[in-house]
Amino acid sequence: MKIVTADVIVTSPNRNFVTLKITTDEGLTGLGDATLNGRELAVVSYLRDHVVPLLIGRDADRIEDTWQFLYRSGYWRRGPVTMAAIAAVDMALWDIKGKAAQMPVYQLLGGASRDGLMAYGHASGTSLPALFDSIREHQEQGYRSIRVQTGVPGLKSIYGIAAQSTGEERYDHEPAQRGAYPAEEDWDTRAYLRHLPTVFEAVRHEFGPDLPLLHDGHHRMTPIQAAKLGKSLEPYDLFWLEDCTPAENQEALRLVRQHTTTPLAIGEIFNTVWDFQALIKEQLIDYVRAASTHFGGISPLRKVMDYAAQYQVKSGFHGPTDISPVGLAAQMHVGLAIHNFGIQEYMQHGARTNAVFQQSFTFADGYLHPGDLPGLGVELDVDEAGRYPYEVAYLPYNRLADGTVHDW
Ligand code: EZ4
Ligand code: CO
Repeated sequence: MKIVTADVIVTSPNRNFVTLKITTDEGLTGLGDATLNGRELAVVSYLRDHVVPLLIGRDADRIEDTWQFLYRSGYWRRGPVTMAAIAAVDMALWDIKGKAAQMPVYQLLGGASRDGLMAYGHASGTSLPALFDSIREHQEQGYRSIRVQTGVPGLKSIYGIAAQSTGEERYDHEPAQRGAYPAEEDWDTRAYLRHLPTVFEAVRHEFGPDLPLLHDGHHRMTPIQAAKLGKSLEPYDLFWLEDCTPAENQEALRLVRQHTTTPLAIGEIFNTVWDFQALIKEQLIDYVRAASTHFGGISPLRKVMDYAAQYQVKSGFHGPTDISPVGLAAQMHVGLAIHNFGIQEYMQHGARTNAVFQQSFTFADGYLHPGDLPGLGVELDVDEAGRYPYEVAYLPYNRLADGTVHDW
C-alpha cells in the first residue's frame, strides 16, 4: 500500500491546529497531529517543504522504518519542530494501519489493559470560594481527579487562565492568546511558596482526603524551592507535582527527590525518549508527561512507557487543548493498551473544534475511552476546517517585579 498524497491542513476553529492527512493508493486515509503552540507555521513548513515530498510513493505499512528514516536521514535530530512533524506522520500511519486491519489502534498495540482512562481536569480560582466552585463544576462534569491552580495574593495573573472572551469566541481554554505579541504576566516565587500550601489545606478540608489533586509548577522554581514546596505539600497527599523545575536541567530532580515524597511528573516539553532516560533509570520521577504530538508520535510513546514500566513509572500524558483531537486520540489508544497507565489530562475542546474533528471517544464518570472505530477514530471535515484560517497567537510570558524575564 503506497502513500499517494499527504496534505497539511491548518485550521483555527477555537485555536490553531496543524493536521497531516495521508492518503494511500487503496483509498485509505490517516490523520496526524503536528500542532506546536505558538510555533505552528514552522511545523507546517517542515512538513510541506521537507517531509511530504519524501512520503509520496513510500510503503504506508512501514511505520517504524518511516519513523527511523525521517529521524535519521534529516541528520539534525530532535527538537519540537522536527518531532511534531515526525509525530504527525507516525500517527497518520497508525491510523491507516488500524483502518486496513479494521481495528482500533489500541488493539494493534496489544489490546485494552483497562476499561477506561482516569482523566483529570483543570480547576482554578483567584479566591478560595471561586476555586471551590470550579472544582465542583468539574466534579459535575464527571471529573474524579482535579488539577488545582490558584491566584497568589499580590499577583495579577494565575498561571494557565488567560482565555479570551467567552462562548464561541474564546481561545479554547488555553493560556495562549490571539495577538502578535505574547501577553506579559507577573510572578513572585516566594509569595507562591507561602500561599500554595494554605490553598491545598483548604481544598483538602472542603473536599476530603479521597479526591486526587494535582498541581503544575510550570518550571518556575529552583531545585531547592521545588524541594521546599514538595515537602510543604506532603500533608495534602498530592497525586503529583508537575514541572517543578525547568526541564532542561534533569539533574535538578535529584535534589528535589532527596527531600520530598510528593510524586513528581515531568516532560510535557520533552521531545524524545532520550530526554527521559536518566529520569526513569534513576527513578527521579513518577509520571511521564510526554504528549504523542510533541514526542514523535505513538511509536516512541509506547517505547518510553515500556522502558518506564521496569521502574514502576507511569503515564500522565499531556492533554491540553493545544493537543488536537487527533493527538488526544493517539495517546488515549496508547494509554488504554499499556499496563503502566497513570492518568490522562483532559481539557475539553470547544464546539467549533469538535465540528472540524469528528471524534468517537467517550468521557463518562471520569473515564475516557477512545472508542472502537478502526484506526484512531477521528475524521477531519476539510470544508469545516477551511472556514477557520490561521490566527496569530502566543503563550504569555513572565517578568519578576524588577523586570527580569522568568520561566513561564
Ligand atoms: O501550558 O499546553 O499541563 N499543562 C500545561 C499546558 C501548557 C500548554 C503549552 O502549550 O502546562 O497548559
Ligand atoms: Co503542565
